Amino acid sequence: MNLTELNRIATAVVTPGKGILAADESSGTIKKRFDAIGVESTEGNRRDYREMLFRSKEAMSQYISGVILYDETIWQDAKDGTPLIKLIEQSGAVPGIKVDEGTQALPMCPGELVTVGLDKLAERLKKYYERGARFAKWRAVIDIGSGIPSMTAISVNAHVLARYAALCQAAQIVPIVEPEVLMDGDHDIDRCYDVTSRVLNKTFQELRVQRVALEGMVLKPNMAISGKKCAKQAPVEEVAEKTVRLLKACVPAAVPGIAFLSGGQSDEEATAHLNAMHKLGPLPWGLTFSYGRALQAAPQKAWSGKAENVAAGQSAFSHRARMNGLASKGEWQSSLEKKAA
Ligand code: 5MM
Repeated sequence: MNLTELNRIATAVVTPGKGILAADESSGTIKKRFDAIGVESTEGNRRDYREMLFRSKEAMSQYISGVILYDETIWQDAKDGTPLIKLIEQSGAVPGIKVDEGTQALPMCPGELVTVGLDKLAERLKKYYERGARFAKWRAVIDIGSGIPSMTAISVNAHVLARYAALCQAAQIVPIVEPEVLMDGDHDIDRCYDVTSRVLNKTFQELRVQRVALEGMVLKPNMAISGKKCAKQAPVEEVAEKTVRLLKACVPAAVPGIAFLSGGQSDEEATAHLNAMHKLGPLPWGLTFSYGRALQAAPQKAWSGKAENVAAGQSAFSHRARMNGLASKGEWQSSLEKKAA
């Protein structure tokens, strides 16, 4: 393992002003997104959509540091025969790959999940590296509800995340470690804080036990935020203050970077929260975005599967990428959104 090189890549994807595009929707998830815009989820449409994103010159060259791909996409070619992964490399962004294979019910733990995909992961990583992937991503899902999460679900998922991370580093691939505490329930921000704190502490304990080099990884966490159905939604400043406090308590400074998931926040909320956190700096790690929905909802709508809308889709994507790029330096203002509208 070349830790200097792993650290170089991990640092590059959290460069201030840039962040990660999570375009790794599995077949079921991209179908849901396409259903919402009335587009059939065929292999060709998925290729055209992602090609549109990766050819968005302004976004890709100025605000996107890395792209997380799904297995299908990493082997796909653009319409003119150029491998999609080459489009990403040519833009200057680092290609990455989602390597988990989704979730299964966790035995003895009703309502809880464990992420799977460790079998043959070492061989798959080797092929992804040869294809050009320099980082990977694995998402664990922790739900908050009555009596959950159990310590069992937290420990099992933390163990598996660390197993994945160690395999990645042995394959010279930077692991993005994503323990996502869902914001789907009616819990308040303090319950989210407590659960996320338990999840992060256990995850870092496992990472250390399994000898993962913290200097060669990136953390992709949720923010400390109110559940979507909570009657009292915490304001932006509270989310920023509690998230920064939580991360300072749980994430060692040896970790080069933290890149948030958006988790179902609105586009502008996800941007405002990241921006507000940078107002509380200096911070011990790079802090940026690794958004899926909060970067793609607008371009998906603008594109709607029509070739004549490609420029509109690219412009919507570039706008969101620019807003989040500014937020990753604490330089975003809501007036910039209004101007664009
Ligand atoms: C883009 O969505 C990713 C893949 O999800 P599935 O395996 O469920 O299809 C997902 O892992 C994503 O990278 C993160 O959850 C962050 O995405 P959001 O939309 O929460 O920013």
